[in-house]
Amino acid sequence: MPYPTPIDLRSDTVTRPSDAMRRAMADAPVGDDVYREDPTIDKLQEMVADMLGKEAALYVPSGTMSNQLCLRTLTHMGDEVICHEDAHILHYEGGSAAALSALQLRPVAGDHGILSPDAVDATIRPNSEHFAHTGAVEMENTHNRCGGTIWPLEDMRKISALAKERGIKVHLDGARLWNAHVATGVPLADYAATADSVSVCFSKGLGAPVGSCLAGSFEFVERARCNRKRFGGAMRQAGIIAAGAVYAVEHNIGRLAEDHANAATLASYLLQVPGLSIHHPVQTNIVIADVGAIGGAEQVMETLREHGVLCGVASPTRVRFVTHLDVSAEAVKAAGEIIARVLPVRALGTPD
Ligand code: TLP
Repeated sequence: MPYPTPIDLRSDTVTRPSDAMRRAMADAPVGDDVYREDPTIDKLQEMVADMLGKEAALYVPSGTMSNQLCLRTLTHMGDEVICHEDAHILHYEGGSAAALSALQLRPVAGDHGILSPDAVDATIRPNSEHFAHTGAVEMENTHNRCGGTIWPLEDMRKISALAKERGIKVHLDGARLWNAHVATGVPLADYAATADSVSVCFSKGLGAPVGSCLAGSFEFVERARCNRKRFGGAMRQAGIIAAGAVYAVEHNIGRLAEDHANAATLASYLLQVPGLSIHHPVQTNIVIADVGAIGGAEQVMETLREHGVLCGVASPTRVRFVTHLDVSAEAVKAAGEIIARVLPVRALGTPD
């Protein structure tokens, strides 16, 4: 096989550090970051703050911790946080907004993961002792559960202006903001300017093994730093892993365009399968296919696994494919050919 098998399209989190990235990690100068003495972490934080046009950034172990630290630092106990009904913070972070920060998430519907300013406006609670106080609104760009869709900058600006007017904070889950930036050419700082706090990940499409950064004003990041200690996320000689992130930011942003092209190729194969549909426009590196009519998600995933293609289950009727730097165009084409050949599968219990 000219490419590794199985062809792993479960997530862009499955990548392994390249030899060059590992060398950069092995050679990284390190120090105790709780004493603020790790030069590699300092370098990463400065790079990210600069790219995002924020005063400061903070390296943290995961995207989940980064989002949760931002929410915790922006809000107060008992606040409500408005988010899209398919937001990562709502579905995939273990209920941590409630468990760790006593926050109530308020899901709102919106096309392809994007909230309309009118819907947000109507969801902000009036000031009254009866209601939770609306502390913040959250945007996710690109939007994971809605197939890697991109929030248009104009929509983000409108939400940002509305939030300012209504006195609430804005958090941007930019785990894949790099993908939005590469797909649209919009500078990262323009996206980031619409939010008080931004979280970006190095362990998704950029291919680093560990970590995320949150970013915001000096004052915000200092408070987030105290909360990071409380959450157990302050690390010592973590420059060794931050070096992977520095390498990823320096080398792997531009190439995300290849992942986007590969996702479009994959979608074209998926659409050859009778009965399969794709709900959201394929704009970046995620494709979510509705397989409810052709056997259901578990059965489709299992059938593809047997034929050497790995995908994820997004719901009982949807599977998710994510392209990334460890699957070449050739491997994606091979996966597409397998998909077009072995799907649809028969629904469970269908007689011969
Ligand atoms: N997403 C993972 C799973 O949790 C679903 C994936 O495979 O896509 N924000 C967004 C938008 C994310 O997609 C993720 C990871 C996170 C935050 C959390 O990052 P980690 O996994 O580093 O905690």
